[in-house]
Amino acid sequence: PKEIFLKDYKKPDYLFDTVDLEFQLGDEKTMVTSKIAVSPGNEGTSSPLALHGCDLKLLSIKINGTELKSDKYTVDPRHLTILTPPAGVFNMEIVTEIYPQLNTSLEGLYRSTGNFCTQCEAEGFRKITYFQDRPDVMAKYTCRIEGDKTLYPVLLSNGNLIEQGDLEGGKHYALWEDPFKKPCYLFALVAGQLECREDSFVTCSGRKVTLRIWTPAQDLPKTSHAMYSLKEAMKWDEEVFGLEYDLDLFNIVVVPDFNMGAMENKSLNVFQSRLVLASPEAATDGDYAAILGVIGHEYFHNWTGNRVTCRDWFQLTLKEGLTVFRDQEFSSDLGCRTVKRIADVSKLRSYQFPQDAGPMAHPIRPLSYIKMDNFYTGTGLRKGAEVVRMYKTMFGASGFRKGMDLYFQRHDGQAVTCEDFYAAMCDANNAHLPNFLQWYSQAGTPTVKVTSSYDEGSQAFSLKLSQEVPPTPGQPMKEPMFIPVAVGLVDSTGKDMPLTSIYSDGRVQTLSNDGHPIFTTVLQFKKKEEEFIFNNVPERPVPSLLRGYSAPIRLDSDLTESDLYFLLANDSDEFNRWEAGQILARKLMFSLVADFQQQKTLALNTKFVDGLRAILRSTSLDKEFIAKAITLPGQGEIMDMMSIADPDAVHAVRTFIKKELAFQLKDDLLAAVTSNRSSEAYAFNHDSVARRALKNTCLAYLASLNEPDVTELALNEYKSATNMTEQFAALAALSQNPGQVREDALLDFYNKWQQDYLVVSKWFALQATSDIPGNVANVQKLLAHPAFDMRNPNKVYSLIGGFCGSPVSFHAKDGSGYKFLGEVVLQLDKINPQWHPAWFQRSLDGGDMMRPDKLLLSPAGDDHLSQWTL
Ligand code: B3K
Ligand code: ZN
Repeated sequence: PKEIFLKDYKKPDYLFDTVDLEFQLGDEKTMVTSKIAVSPGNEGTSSPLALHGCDLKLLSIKINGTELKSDKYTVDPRHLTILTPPAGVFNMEIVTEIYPQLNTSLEGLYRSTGNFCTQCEAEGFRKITYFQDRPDVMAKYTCRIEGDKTLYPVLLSNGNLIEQGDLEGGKHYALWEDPFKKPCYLFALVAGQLECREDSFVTCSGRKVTLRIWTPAQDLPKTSHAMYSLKEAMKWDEEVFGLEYDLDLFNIVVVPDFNMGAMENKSLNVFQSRLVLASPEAATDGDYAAILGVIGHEYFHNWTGNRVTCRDWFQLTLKEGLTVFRDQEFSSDLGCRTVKRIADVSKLRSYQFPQDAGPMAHPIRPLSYIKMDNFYTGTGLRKGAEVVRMYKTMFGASGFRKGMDLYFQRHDGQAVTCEDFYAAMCDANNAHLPNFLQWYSQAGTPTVKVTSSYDEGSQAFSLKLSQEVPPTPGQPMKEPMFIPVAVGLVDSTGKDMPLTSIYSDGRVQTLSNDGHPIFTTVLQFKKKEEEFIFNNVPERPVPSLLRGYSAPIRLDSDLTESDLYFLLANDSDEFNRWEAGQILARKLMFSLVADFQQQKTLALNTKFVDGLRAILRSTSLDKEFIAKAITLPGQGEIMDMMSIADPDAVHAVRTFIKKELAFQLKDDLLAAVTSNRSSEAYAFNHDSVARRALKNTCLAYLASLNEPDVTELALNEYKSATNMTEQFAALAALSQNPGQVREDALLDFYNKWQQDYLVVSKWFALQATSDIPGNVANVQKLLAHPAFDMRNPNKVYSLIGGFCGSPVSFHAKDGSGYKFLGEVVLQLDKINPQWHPAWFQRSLDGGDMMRPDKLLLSPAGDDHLSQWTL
């Protein structure tokens, strides 16, 4: 396979101005006619025109209406090359035949439960017709779809429906026109038996937009939360970014077989079922939150990705990092900001940090790729979102908005680069951020060391910062990066000190906000080492560092344990309160891991138990915050921080602490379960979600005791639950402990829900991630379960992805977990190679130290495998 390099980027020699597509959908074969108006991209170009193509049968090709002779072009399995295209503007017509019913890659045009559906990002359009399949070729499209009226009553594509009608032989057609220029990866077509929920949204300029969510008829009642989410997203983008929707119609289609979560095709988003369909009985709070976030995400792409797109696929983070950031902000504004931030940072740490520290480390903008699909990673997306967040941290909400406005003003309708975004942000704020662009080109998570000192005589408090970016594959030496470090100083009563002036880089800077005192400042740390001295500090403060997690780094500070307990109890920055607890928990876990390895008896220090008890008893803290604050760092996060990961030791220690906490806090945990029951009807709002989160977290702690009274309690919760959030949490609590109760509960749950494949997927995932002994064999057995289907990504993701994220069995010392995965990979690669990244990532994302380079996979010739196994 060919490796493609960022440094080799060249503008296309030919531009496509308009693209008129015609699909004749058939059961056996589909015919695609593509008429393209071509113009020279570079003055006087006469080079051959190379078009991408994959799995296509070429039927004919015409230039300016004349059939092209076979000596005027060449065809190979990946290209069609027109050897001497005419000079100037010309028309090209290509007819191809494709076989969607045989397409199990779920890329290009394929069938899902009888319906037709497309997925073109990143390079799937080439499976539909010969084309310059690259995002900097932007054209206006029309799409005419023709098919059997009974089999495919609904015919959808991008833009506006401008014509439809009946044809002979029981057929009908629809003609769609998209008035906006777009790259081919945003093209979409859907045809089949679908019904829609319809609603509308009136935009800020008073335009009425029709909103439709399409599903099989029986699922329509489950689309109300998705519709709510869409309308909230449309409103939010207007309010926060002044971005209005630009067409009169917005369609969402739900398909059960889909490689990713969803896809932002212009005005025709396609979603996998899990991220649209929800009812209180069958979906959890987590599902509701995911739907809100992903509906928002795809909608926000309309501006960040579609109106302004990427010049080439190396710039993926330009649209994905920015859009992930936007969906995080959207969910924060609709829920609880601190809790959302904690969730996002936890994911970054357990999904992205291990990747950045392992053989798959790559910059958010990779330097080369073989198969682009492998780069939809936690790094490009989640670290990319953190990089965008840093602009906001530096420039504030209004400065960030100015930067966004300038970005759209300059680049609407264009395919651009990460530098263009950086330039818009800096120019709009008259700023220059030295070393900031390093975030785009250097891989690896920087470590920042902080040492503090206080001088009573001069009332000066000093923070000395140093940074280290670790070597990563292909990048042995690193340059310093621009790191915004948000800092507050906490006095001995627990209050923030007003910050008056700071000395750094040879100059004094007065700190105030229009004459008002400020309590948090952002240090611009941009060299290898720098000292920042706060003046007029009346007593030794406890510094609250990296507030709100202002940069995606590892922080190594000289805060003492008692400083951390103090911050846990007092910090006004709630994120850092949680963080202080996590640092304490990590320290504790590391010391217990050492004890475990030396076969010492494990014991829990009382200060830690007391700290958590105080949080659990708090009546002023947000309940979901409490749930997060009493949850220990994940096993993956701890392993990621060890020089040699010891999964068994980490698991034993985490289990020990959990049980010990449950034992010592039993009364408080029981009280929290009891007092957070509710008989009200299910509602997805922050207060109810928070209440359930706390109750479920406490129940999980209690069940770990495996005592008859708590098992009884969990069984009752399971039986009396009226929503999936509580029912599933109780099932998960019960299934922690091997035995008959577990078996019965799992069977009961399956019998109840076997008709609902999304719930069955949860049931697979719960068993796959279990840490009960001998789970490899259990998962192997589940592969043969009648409800499992290797061709459905959701099920593969739940069972195999879940297993790879499991704390114990995947890493079984006898290698059976790795062997199992290796075997499944080889099977899956033949059906649908794109699944690899999805769940390879999940296992990495899940925080495990899986080393794909160490897995004994045969070096298959396939692009997908070889990207990571070479
Ligand atoms: N842009 C798509 C992801 C496409 C992945 C292609 N392998 C969805 C999203 O960003 O939400
Ligand atoms: Zn996206």
